[in-house]
Amino acid sequence: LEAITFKNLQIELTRFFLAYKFALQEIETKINILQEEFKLIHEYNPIEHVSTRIKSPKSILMKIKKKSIEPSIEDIRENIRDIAGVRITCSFVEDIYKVSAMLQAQHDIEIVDVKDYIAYPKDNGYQSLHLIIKIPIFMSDHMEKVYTEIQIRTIAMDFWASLEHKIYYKYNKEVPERIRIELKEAALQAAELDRKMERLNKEINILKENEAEPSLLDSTP
Ligand code: 0O2
Repeated sequence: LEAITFKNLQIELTRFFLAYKFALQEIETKINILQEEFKLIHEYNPIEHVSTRIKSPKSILMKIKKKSIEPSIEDIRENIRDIAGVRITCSFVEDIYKVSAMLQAQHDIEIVDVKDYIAYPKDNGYQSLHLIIKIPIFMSDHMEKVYTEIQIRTIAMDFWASLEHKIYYKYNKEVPERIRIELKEAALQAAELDRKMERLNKEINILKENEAEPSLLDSTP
């Protein structure tokens, strides 16, 4: 009997993680299509980089402990909504909202929550746009809607978040006050850099638009 129970549990756990893998594949395809089509129409790509990850069992356990969630598959599935994670890095803040709108407009994507840490940065300085979505995946005998978290941020926000994440874990959650203050300052500087890059990009685009287009009539041999 024990062998059967373990076998069933193994199948259940494999199915559990597979669903997140399939959800990520669906979203990656959607992003690829958006990227290619956007490039074709606007001759530019708003997305710099896309990465995906499935939360590790250890990380899931840490989160259920922190949030006092029942350690059952059903409760984890319903309450831990970032087991499947997609991170999209954009060049400019403007692009973040464009990409977000394009994803939100897709009818098979159900938007569960939007956390705008760009308009409202976290106290530590963290900035990103988070979409919590539900995406359908089709198996041989049933359809399942899977929670996925999509984080959309600029290169500068990503640079800041990856260092902050490393420091946070390196110091075992007791980050000295001086470092916390400096990190927050760095987040403000990253936001300033984003604004400057966006302004420069706009100026360059205006210059390009104003460049006299060589007329076909002028092209005397
Ligand atoms: P990891 O290792 O990236 O997986 P909630 O469900 O709203 O109660 P939750 O799930 O913390 O709380 O939601 P939130 O705020 O959307 O955070 C989810 C993820 O965003 C985190 O996952 C991080 O990836 C990222 N994030 C949020 N806040 C910060 C921050 O202050 N610094 C950094 N570097 N990243 C942050 P995990 O599970 O914490 O970590």
